[in-house]
Amino acid sequence: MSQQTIILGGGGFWCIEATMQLLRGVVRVTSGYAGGVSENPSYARVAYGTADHAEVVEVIFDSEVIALETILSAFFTVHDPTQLNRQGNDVGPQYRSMILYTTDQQRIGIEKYIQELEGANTFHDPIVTEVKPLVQFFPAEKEHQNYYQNNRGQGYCQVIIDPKIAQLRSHFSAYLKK
Ligand code: MHO
Repeated sequence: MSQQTIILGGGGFWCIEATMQLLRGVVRVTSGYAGGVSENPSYARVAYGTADHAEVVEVIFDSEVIALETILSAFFTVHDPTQLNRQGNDVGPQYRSMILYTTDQQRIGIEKYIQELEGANTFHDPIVTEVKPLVQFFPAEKEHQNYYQNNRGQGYCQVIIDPKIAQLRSHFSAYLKK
């Protein structure tokens, strides 16, 4: 196994966690906070804007099973990277589109992938995804882990997350866990 770690932020972390978990080769997904400088972030401080981190997920994956580019393709499918400091009705920098890399090889791959998206005019508006090295990842509180799996009946999961999962199942059927 060739294990790698990358941090993805694309709106509320419940959404990105629920989708990335479906990909074959993804070993573990943990919801949390990163991208800022404040110490000891909490959901209350991040969600209500008093901490400068974003809601993110830590994705640990086996690059011999799933390529970084496939993870990036899925990530850019399930969120809109042209929305600055928001994702739909989730408004604020805590919902910003962001990728935090852990190796320079990842940085090169991410920058190349985003250039290809821009070159292909994939999105109507410019991509505003923040790309920078990971400094520190803070796991979120237990109640935010596996949130979608534990709260499928909740309105947000049905209205916001279900469509994202449907998108992933439709476009990435060959890359999903059984
Ligand atoms: N802002 C959403 C939650 C986003 S989730 C943490 C809400 O208040 O329901 O992914």
